[in-house]
Order: sequence, then structure tokens, then C-alpha cells
Amino acid sequence: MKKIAFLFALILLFGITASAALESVSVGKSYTFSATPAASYPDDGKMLTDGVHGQSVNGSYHKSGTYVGIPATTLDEKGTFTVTVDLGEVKTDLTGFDLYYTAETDASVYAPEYAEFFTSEDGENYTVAGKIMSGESTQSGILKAGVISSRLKEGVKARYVRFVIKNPNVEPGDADSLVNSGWMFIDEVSVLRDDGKTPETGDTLAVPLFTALGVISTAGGIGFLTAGIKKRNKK
Ligand SMILES: [Ca+2]
Repeated sequence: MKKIAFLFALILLFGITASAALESVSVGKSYTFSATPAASYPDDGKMLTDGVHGQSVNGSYHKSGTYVGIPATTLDEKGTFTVTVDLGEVKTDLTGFDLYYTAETDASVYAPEYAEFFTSEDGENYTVAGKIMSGESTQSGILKAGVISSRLKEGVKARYVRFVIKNPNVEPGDADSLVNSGWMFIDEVSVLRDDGKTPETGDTLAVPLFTALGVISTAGGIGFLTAGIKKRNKK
């Protein structure tokens, strides 16, 4: 157990160092959906970029009022929907994309199977910036908040960032499979820019380690870690 605690402390330490270089450029920005959120779990047009993360209220995340609910029946034939964020102007050095979700499988709420990230300067021509598998299970008894994170080694330039989000239960091309595929609930999409303030000391170690964690983990663990780091930085 001591080894595990030490490893976690090490990860946290490097995580904090690395995260200091990233700033969110999506907070308060507008966005559009390709799907229609359910009337019972609506989007107010600000929830996904307000910087506020969903919490568990009375043992449930998805009913807390901070998540937007997307039923499978409103997805496209691939089982996906998109959220496209307009950053307001072309931003440079974009290196991070985060999609925050909850999974409550006993309530037919499932973690996305994957998230794809696309960028565009003009809102018409999009370039793929990565695809990250959540690695989450659809088995019963899962109750958690998580995040799918992508970190780029080289920053990209964009005004628009599109998140393509896949329901794990839908067979692409099979319209019938949309019927009983449950829900996805998301509470935040985040675009991160490298602010160039990474301290020189430890930089070489810190950034690659955090990058590797972000890509590999993709699931809940890193979400809590990231949330913890953000809270620390605010103090
Ligand atoms: Ca939010």
C-alpha cells in the first residue's frame, strides 16, 4: 500500500506541475448540439462550458441538474452526437480536449465508448485531432463521474472544436439498436491551451508523464485527479 500511496503522490505532484501550463479557453463560450437533449434533462445553453462539474446529489449524478441527457434515439446512425464549441476567435497552441460525463449503468446511463476531437478555423473544414476510448464498461452497478482526455504534443490552431461522442451500445448503421441503447449524460466540454508558463525545472519529466496519463486513462480516475488539481490551483 505504501508503494501505491507513493506512486499516487508522484502522479499528483507531476500532474500539478504539468497542469499549470494549461488554461481553459472554452469557459463561457457558446456551443451547438447535433442531437436533441431530453426535455427532462435539458441544456440551458451554458451548462457545457460554464466550468462547473456535475456532482452527486442524493446518490445520483445524472439527476443533479448539472448534466445534459442525450437519449440514444436522438443520435445519428453511427450512434454518435456532436458538441461544437465556438471559441470566438482563432486560438493558437491548443493542446487539450476534455469531455466530462457520468455513468450510472443501473439507470441506463452509460459512459461514452469514445470521444473524437476535431478542430477548424472556419467552421466548415475540420481536421481530426484525436480519438480516445473511454475504456469504461457497460456492466451493471457502475456509478461514477469521469472524463475522456486528449493531450497533444504539438499545439493546434482553431476557432471551432468539435467533440464527437459515441454511445457504447449502438451498432453503427443499425437504426434498431438505437431504441434500447440507453443514455449518455455530459456536464462539460473543455478546450485547453498551453499558456507557455510551464516552469523549466521538471518540465521535461512533467509534461510527458501527464500526457501519457491523460491518453491512457481516459476514464474516471484521471477525472477525479484533474478535478482535484483544479481545486488546488484555485486556492
Ligand atoms: Ca458544466
